[in-house]
Amino acid sequence: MARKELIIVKLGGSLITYKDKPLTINLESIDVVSKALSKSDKPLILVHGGGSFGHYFANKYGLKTKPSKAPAEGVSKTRASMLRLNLEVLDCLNKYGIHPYSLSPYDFIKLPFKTMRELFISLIDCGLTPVTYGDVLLEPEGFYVLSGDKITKILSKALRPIRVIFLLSVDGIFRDLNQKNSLIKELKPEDLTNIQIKSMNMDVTGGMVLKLKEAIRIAQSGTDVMFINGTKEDRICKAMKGEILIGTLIRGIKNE
Ligand code: IP8
Repeated sequence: MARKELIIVKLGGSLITYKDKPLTINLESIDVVSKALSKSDKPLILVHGGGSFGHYFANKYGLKTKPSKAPAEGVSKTRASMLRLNLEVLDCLNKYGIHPYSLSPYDFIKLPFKTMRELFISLIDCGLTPVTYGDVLLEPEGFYVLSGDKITKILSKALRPIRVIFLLSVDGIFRDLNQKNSLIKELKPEDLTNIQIKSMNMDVTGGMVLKLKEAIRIAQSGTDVMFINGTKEDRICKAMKGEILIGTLIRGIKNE
């Protein structure tokens, strides 16, 4: 694999599901994303969120991002819903010849970075596209929800892609979500305090606020981060080539 070309794409839960309708998938969006990604020849890793699948059950049964004694029924249903959503995503990616290879974060999250890198690169070298997702994991203190955004950050640190693209259901990061003309073209880490961000209260992992924090950490490790509307094929295609038609950029901080 031409390592320098690697791109990690995070498919937001609000993009691939209808967040206000429990357990409802947005097949149209997944189709648009899959079609756009199939047009790129760059090596790719995909991560997807929980939307109205994982978050619906995590919220219902009180699962948290910190390990806790969560009810077995809730753990089981949350995990099963993520697997169901993952299968839908895989089906669509397969339809466009992307050859997805599904990995639970369990398969790699505790590996040393070198081993993690080798695993993902071996899969890519076999012509596959690794696909992973936010999940419910077990620690000695109990179960916890690991968000796709956190996984994206961990993978970025281990694999050092040329860029990370967060695909959203909106055009990018807005200074004020109620003002359509407040889209931020380039976001600097220090701007974070000046932005009013509305998170869906269903999101147990912290919604847009956490996403931005993880994105800034990715940029601080040297990788460019883009926020792009995942319902617009042309914007996804451009972003894969490193260009932004409409969206938000956080420039990777390069240390000499
Ligand atoms: O939507 C959450 O992943 P996210 C996954 O990326 C679960 O925060 C299980 C709710």
